[in-house]
Amino acid sequence: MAIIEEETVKVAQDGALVEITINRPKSLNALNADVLQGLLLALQKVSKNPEARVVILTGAGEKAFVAGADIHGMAQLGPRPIADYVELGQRAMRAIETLALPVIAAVNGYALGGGLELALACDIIVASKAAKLGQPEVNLGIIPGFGGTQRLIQRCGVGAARRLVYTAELISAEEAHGLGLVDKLCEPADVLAVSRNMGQLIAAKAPLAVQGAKQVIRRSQDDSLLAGLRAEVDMFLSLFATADREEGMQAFMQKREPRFVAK
Ligand code: DAK
Repeated sequence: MAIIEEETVKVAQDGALVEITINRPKSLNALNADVLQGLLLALQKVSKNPEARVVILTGAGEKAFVAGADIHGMAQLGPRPIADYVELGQRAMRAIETLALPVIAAVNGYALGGGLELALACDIIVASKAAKLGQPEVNLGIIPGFGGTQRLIQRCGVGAARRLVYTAELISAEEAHGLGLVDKLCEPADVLAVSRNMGQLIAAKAPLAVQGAKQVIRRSQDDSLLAGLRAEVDMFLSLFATADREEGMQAFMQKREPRFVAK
């Protein structure tokens, strides 16, 4: 595969397949503003690439797809910058969802918080049997903010969404597969190969038909999704101002249990 960029977001192309890799393995590929901007830029370029048919999105290293929004970065932000960060993240997720080409998430390890939300914005989720998935935001005094509350419901129903969001439990890829959250399970070493094979299968079909299908399938979900996304951001921003959010993020960074006071 020819590598086009080498930064926090890498892009490589092999014929019809474009592979985008989030590349911050030391931070388990956590989503900071650089990554979100890099992702937006990569998607913009893909949308103008006449040869591209399918995008595969993955994380660098063996441990994580994406372990969430960057907690260290978020903890530093005041109300104005957090609103900008939220807006940037929502735009990046929506850019995946509205990209004309199908996007396959190749989940090679932890897909947590904003990382699971990133996978949920993709069309198809392929996951390693060793991956763990979850929405652990309530550990930090916040809720999912990149569409998780809405897209989880669409993928696996309101009951599973409530359980995952309220308990912050990390579940195995096998369990996620049973819930319909993961579309295809594979051995850890095969995640990219399985995703590429699926990508080739799709790329061999009539491009306009595949892209038309993506557009109309999305239409079936958009009305309730867009209203839900607005409600999610409003709730996120009000929770971001609480003492419990401050405590949750400090506790994570100090590697200790949080002490919440409901304030
Ligand atoms: N952010 C920043 N750094 C992270 C990180 C994260 N999410 N996850 C891991 N890291 C860093 C760790 O701090 C550690 O860095 P050093 O200490 O080595 O400098 C390094 O990655 C390796 O992590 P660990 O040492 O913790 O590795 P372990 O194997 O022990 O544990 C773990 C792996 C994935 C279980 C653990 O790292 C973990 O629990 N990570 C946090 C997972 C998490 O809580 N994710 C959710 C983040 S909150 C919004 C938009 C989005 C969001 C909210 C609102 N708006 C639009 C409204 C999303 C929020 C989130 O995603």
